[in-house]
Amino acid sequence: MATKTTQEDFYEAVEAASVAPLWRQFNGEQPTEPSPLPPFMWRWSSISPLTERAAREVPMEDVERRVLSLKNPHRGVAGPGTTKNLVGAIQTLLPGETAEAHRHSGNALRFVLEGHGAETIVDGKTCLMEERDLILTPLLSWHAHRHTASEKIVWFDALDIPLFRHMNASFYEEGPPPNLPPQSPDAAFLQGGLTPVDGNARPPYSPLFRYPWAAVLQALSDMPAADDGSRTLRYTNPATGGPAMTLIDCFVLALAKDRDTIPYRTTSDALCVVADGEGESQIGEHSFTWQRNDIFTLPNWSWISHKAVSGDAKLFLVTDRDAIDRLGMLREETRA
Ligand code: GTQ
Ligand code: FE2
Repeated sequence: MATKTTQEDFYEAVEAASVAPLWRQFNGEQPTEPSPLPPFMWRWSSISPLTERAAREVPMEDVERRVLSLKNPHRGVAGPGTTKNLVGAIQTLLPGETAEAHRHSGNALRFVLEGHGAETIVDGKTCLMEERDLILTPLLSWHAHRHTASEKIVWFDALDIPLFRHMNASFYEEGPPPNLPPQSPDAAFLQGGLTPVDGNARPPYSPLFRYPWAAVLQALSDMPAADDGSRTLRYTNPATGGPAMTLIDCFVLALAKDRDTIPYRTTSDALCVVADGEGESQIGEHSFTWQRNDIFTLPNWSWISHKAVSGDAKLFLVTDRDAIDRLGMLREETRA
């Protein structure tokens, strides 16, 4: 039997003591490229029939929320999220149905894909859900959904629960909610530069819970285009100018037909919902064509460029960008 060298003996002793020599670990750190989590797309043509079946085959009595989560197959053992910190999902409600009130420590939002006329009740404020409206249900707000219109409604949910789980800081509580203090209605926050001082503690999220799509279209038409013809709007907290919620930062990107956007990469991740139109995106080595209601991921540190093939293309982006920025981890580059 060959005798161990002193060196082998040293490394075995190191390992047995649960320590690791830094000089044998990966060095010259930079984000892995291509991204260890490649982009992934859920096409509306495959998701839509599943919402039909869920509505027919899964009674609300059996489930708390009729939700199909977007489980990124590339995440594997990392967990059930859609990106590292965000999970997307598709929720369906039929006329006459209610999803009862609950609350949890993760922030959530809703973006209506199909149908209209449902309501989300957020800490007592009733938010109408029309097509393409954004509804916030921020962390620890009590929220219920109910639907009274005549057709089924389907919306996109996004939550930051993977990050809460990673931190082992995820809590959940069932309703009914306690009596809540009256809140200023959204309309009270819609006069530019004026914010009600209403005695409520100002939580770290937007006092507006509904961002109607009509307002987005108006704001887009009021703003100039960037050099590549695109227009970007951010959904902000009107009281601070910051992100709408602490860990979820949302944008709308309107694209100019037949023009590639300037490629960029960022250490934040995004979920992208096709709000309108048709186009294609180059994401690292991957290219995707897309149409209305398709949903795909924009992974961290991949070069990204979009191009509309129709005149009205708009992408709704859900990101962890502001959270990454406040952690001092945001780095972004554009390719001239
Ligand atoms: O509608 O309250 O997709 O609590 C996941 C968790 C939706 C909701 C989801 C939730 C909800
Ligand atoms: Fe919820």
